[in-house]
Amino acid sequence: MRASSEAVKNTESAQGFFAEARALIDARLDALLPKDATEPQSLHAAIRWSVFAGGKRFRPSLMLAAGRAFGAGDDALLNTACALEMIHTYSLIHDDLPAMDDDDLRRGRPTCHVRFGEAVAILAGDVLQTLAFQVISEDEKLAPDVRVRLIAELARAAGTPYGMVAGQAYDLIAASHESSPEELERIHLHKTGALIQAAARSGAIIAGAKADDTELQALTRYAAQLGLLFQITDDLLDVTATAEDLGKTPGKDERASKATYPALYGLEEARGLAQAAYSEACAALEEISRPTELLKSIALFILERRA
Ligand code: GRG
Repeated sequence: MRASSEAVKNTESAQGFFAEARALIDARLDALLPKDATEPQSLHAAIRWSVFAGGKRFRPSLMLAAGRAFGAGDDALLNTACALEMIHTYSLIHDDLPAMDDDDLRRGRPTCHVRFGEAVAILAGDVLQTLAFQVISEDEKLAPDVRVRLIAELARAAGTPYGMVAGQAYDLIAASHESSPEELERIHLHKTGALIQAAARSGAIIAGAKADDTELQALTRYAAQLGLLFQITDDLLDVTATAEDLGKTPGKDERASKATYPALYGLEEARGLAQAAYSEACAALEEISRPTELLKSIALFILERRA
């Protein structure tokens, strides 16, 4: 009984934090992105259509939480947080294209290419990617060496061979055969995990953590487990949730015969793997002598999420 009321309290604190973080991030994104009325208008309308469609802002919020835990102020964190969301939104726009997943619903509205056409959607993704790096490189709240570290961190996480684009390529390759558990893990470590790790690490880097800092390494282990947890719950929700809950088409993984945790392990074992990733994430936080309660609440929130 006590454990469960504690769990409810933790989930509520994460919910409150996500609402607060969302308002800060959205206001800063609005300031950083070109206005709809700026020429070329269709490009800027497409960018804003996708960015302000109501995503969860998970990666920038995680970055704020990690940065605060390591002692950074929001002023120093917010532009890089927005850069993470720009990279993430670009990946969703390109992932939805006919040449990739060919999806027509994202964040509860028609996908960028359905609304604005394929060519504009490709350009909108391109701009979000380049703008992310511009925003960090021009952030006068950060020392030049910190900006360079952040740019390297984000580029590694977004690109190849360590990052998201490599993960997308592994995913395309996997479509032609049945995947092994190792292959599934490799896809998600790159496709989802790398950017989530970069989000947490960037917060600590802005707070002054050096590359060999053992607490930064523990935070990286926490984020690696959180990324895995996020992907397993995403796969589970694709089986169990509705389009209204998700704001995207559910059941697509199964129809596309995609390798997923429920497909490979079954629902119950996949839930067990999610629980194990949550426990590992919490264990990593134990190695950090800083206020990490919010980071723990975030992990619980992801374990129990319904959308
Ligand atoms: C096309 C370069 C390129 C990369 C695509 C991120 C990605 C790689 C594809 C998106 C498809 C997908 C299911 C990826 C797994 C990661 C994931 C669960 C993305 C959705 O992130 P959420 O749930 O989305 O945080 P919101 O809309 O809330 O921001």
